[in-house]
Amino acid sequence: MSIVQQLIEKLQKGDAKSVAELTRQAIDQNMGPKKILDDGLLAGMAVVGEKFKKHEIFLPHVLLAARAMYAGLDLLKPLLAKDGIPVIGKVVLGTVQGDLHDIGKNLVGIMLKGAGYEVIDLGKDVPPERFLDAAQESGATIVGMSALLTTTMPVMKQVIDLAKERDMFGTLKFLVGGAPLSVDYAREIGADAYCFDGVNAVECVKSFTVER
Ligand code: B12
Repeated sequence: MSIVQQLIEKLQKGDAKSVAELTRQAIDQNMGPKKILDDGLLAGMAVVGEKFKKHEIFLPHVLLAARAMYAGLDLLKPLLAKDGIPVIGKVVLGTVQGDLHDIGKNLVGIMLKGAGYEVIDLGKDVPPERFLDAAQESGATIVGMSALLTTTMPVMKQVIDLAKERDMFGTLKFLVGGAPLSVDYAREIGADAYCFDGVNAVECVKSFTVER
């Protein structure tokens, strides 16, 4: 079995130690970091995402797989930068105030980083002004917000309304996600895109699907 196939398998099993070892081996064999990422780690995560969607695996597996992915990604990060994957955009990312669900947000962050975006991760329970302050400080043009609770969804609108107040609305793209959201909701609050999972978040960022 090739190294990338082994990576895909071990990542699915959430075996962080093996994923780190295999990533190290692949690096030592001069496999390019982009290939290790795309054909190994991201391919493995995509399978995990599909299986999770079909209820073939459950949340603890997703968590372990994500952790294993980080173990490999940590080794690749410096090489990816050296390999000259251009930073194609900066994204401020966070889970909105009052909401502690951050697994999906973290997965989205991984995918975006892998695709060459710089991700400024604000964590969870992020107050509205923090999103905008961080965008201003970093020069990011995309703001990604996550909410998993119907009670915290309205905070996304608060962020967008605050951007309008601060005259930042025109210069920022707002990307929203989380299980209770929908394209209609994204449109209603003035967001530029809604993405339903981490696998398609990158495509979502590239081609904003919700028109203003
Ligand atoms: C794990 C979990 C928790 C964990 C969170 C741990 C953590 N570190 O995240 C804990 C135990 C802390 C928790 C707490 C609570 N939870 Co909870 N939780 C879940 C659960 C089981 C899984 C969520 C998850 O991680 N899914 C896996 C990830 C990968 O999927 P995802 O988050 O949807 O993310 C994907 C997409 O949505 C999208 N995406 C997500 N964010 C973003 C952002 C951007 C920018 C983009 C582009 C895309 C994107 O891409 C992601 C990757 O594919 C869900 C059930 C469910 N099926 O969703 C309930 C659920 C969300 N929780 C629920 C509830 C009610 C609660 C509590 C209120 C329970 C309580 N009574 O205390 C508290 C609230 C705490 C708080 N203030 O936030 C309800 C929400 C109901 C509702 N509609 O409001 C759910 C739906 C369970 C249920 N059926 O009742 N929870």
